Amino acid sequence: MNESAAPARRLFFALWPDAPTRARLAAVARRCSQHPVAAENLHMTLYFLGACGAAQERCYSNVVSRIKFEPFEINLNYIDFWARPQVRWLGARVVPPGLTALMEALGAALATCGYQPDKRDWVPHVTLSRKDKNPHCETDLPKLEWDVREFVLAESVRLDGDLRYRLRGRWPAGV
Ligand code: 3AM
Repeated sequence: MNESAAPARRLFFALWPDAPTRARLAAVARRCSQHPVAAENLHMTLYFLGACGAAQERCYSNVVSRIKFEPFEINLNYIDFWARPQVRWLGARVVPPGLTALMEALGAALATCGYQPDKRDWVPHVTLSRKDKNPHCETDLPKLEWDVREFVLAESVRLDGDLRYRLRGRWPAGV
C-alpha cells in the first residue's frame, strides 16, 4: 500500500500512567462506576490530534522529539462530572508548573506541523467512566501522586466494538 492510501490513524498525545499508578487509578474508577474505563485505557490526554496521515504523524513525532522537559508530579485530588458527555473524571486542584510547561512546549512544537489546538480551555483530567448516569461518587480518594516521566503518542482503535489504545511513540523526561 502506498503511503497516501494508508488509512489515517486517530491520534493523541497523552500522559500514560506507570503500572502502580494505573492500578490505583483503576481502583478509584471501579469504586465510582459500574462501567469504568478499562484499566489499560486510563490516561491523561494532552492534545487530541484526530485523524492523521503518515506524513502528519511523522512531523508530529519529529518535532516533539526535540522537547526537553523535567519529570513532575501530579496530585490527582478530586473527582468531578461533566453532565453532557456523562463523563466522570479525576482532576488536580493545582496544575504543576512542569505540566503547564510541557503543554506549552508541545503546543508550540505541534503548531509547526500546522496543528491548531482546541479553543476550549484544557482541563487536565483522567476519564474514569463514560455514559455514567450517576453524577455522584462518594468515595475517599487515596493519595494519588502520579510521577510523570514521559509523554506518549497513542492511537485510538476499535477492536470488536471495544475502544483500545496503542502506543505509537514515547518520549522520556530529562533527555
Ligand atoms: O482523554 P479523554 O477520555 O478525556 O474523548 C476522547 C478522549 O478523551 C478525546 O480524546 C481522548 C482520546 O481519545 N476525543 C475524542 N474525539 C475528540 C475530538 N474530536 C476528542 N477530543 C477533542 N476533540
